Amino acid sequence: MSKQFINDKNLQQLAVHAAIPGYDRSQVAPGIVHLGLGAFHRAHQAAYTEAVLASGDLRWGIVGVSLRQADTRNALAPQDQLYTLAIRSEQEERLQLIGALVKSLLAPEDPAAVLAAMADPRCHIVSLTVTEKGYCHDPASRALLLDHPDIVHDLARPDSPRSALGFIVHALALRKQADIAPFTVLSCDNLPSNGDTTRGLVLAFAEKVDISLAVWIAEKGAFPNAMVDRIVPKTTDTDREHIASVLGAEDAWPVMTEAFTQWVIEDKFAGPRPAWERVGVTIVSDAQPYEHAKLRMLNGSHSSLAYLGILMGYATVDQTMQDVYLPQFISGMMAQEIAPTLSRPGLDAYRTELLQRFRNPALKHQLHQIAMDGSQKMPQRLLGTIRARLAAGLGIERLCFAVAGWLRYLAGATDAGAAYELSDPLAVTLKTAATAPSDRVQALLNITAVFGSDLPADRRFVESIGRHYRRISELGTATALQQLSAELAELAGMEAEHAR
Ligand code: CS2
Repeated sequence: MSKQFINDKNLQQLAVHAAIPGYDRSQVAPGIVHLGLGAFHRAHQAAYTEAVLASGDLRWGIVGVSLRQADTRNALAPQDQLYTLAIRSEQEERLQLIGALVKSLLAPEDPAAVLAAMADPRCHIVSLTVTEKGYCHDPASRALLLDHPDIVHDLARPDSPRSALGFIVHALALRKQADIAPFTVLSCDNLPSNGDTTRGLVLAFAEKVDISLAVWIAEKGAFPNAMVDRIVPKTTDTDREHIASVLGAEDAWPVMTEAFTQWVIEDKFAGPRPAWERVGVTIVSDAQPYEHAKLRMLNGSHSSLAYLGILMGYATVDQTMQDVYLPQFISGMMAQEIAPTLSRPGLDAYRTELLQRFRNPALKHQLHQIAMDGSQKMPQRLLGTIRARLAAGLGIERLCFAVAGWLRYLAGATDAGAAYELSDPLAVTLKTAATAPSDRVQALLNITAVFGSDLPADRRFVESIGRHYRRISELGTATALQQLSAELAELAGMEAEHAR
């Protein structure tokens, strides 16, 4: 018997098992083009936009674009672009079929179709989740890499770009030619000041194409900063089988997530936008306090748990939260070292909530998923916090322990000697430095794309990293962590004594 996939025709039957779109999908217009059709987008922005469509505003269908791989497009096309969102906690699982995607395109197969969708006057927003490395920039300085192969290609081939930046600039050029207002570019990646950063990169690219285009974009375009938050682990075949057994129909690519979701966007749009604020999005004049708090508290902790946890032999985030020392270490890092660098209100409650989210046993969030692309993540997740503390003359022990954990992780094996591959655009450089015959720490800290030139010149930073790196290498992560906890407890005791 051939498998039956979810589709528009069997939607009504599925309604007993899952919430289904309650609007006429055939009437939905393509108001948003989204670059980077991964699981995160489908669990986050698409879910909010689904609620807008359900409220009756049908202008905001999403044209999803995969920039490289055919797998998502191939999975979704035979099922009328429908997919299941599974919201999981320890106690329950809720299923919702999302209908917001009106089309999915594979950029390398038909770049002209992508450009046409972006140049369509009905499209008012181009959003992106292309991950940190998709911005083709230097992570430490955020400058456009003009020698990046995709950028070189895209500057030469306006009709068939490969990169998100190439598509955005060349599509904006088409709109300018046709006298259509620019779309708003809405970055949904975990970059610092993601809107401002994207704007800088788009303008740098546009200047190389045509200066009058760059001026037009600078004057008329909009690049709101946004903070996005929802934990979305990679879908596994077990998840697929489970969803099929519940629905009684196959879904080639369901998306798994947690109940928590947050999106804070700056009110800075070039044209119309969905009334996302009616469906739970926070629209603000300045997203930076939220974005800093999220990148430093959540993502900084995530990366720390990933590297230290992998070295210790753990596989998932919730497992690290069962360790004897890690939860206390992470909680202390957030409370003592990260929170004091932030201005968002309610940081104590935020920390408690984060620890709770990390404990969710239903997510099985793989540490290796979080560990990838560390070179692109470290600056905004941990190093910015370290810089802020150094500037204020404050301690950096836990933060440096986590960074030292990353450096140790880069050697490619756990404390027990189990080897793994590195997945990072700078993998070769990182691995070479991390396995150098001598002076590994120095070789690693000299990678300016990650550390800039200020941190390697800071004695306090270099000393702390070196000390923790040595201990982790010589004693193993667990013992090094245990020693650090004891030292910090003693220090806190002395400070309390002193204060009395
Ligand atoms: C994670 C994030 O993979 C990673 O690097 O830290 O994807 C994280 O789950 C999200 O930012 C949560 O909002």
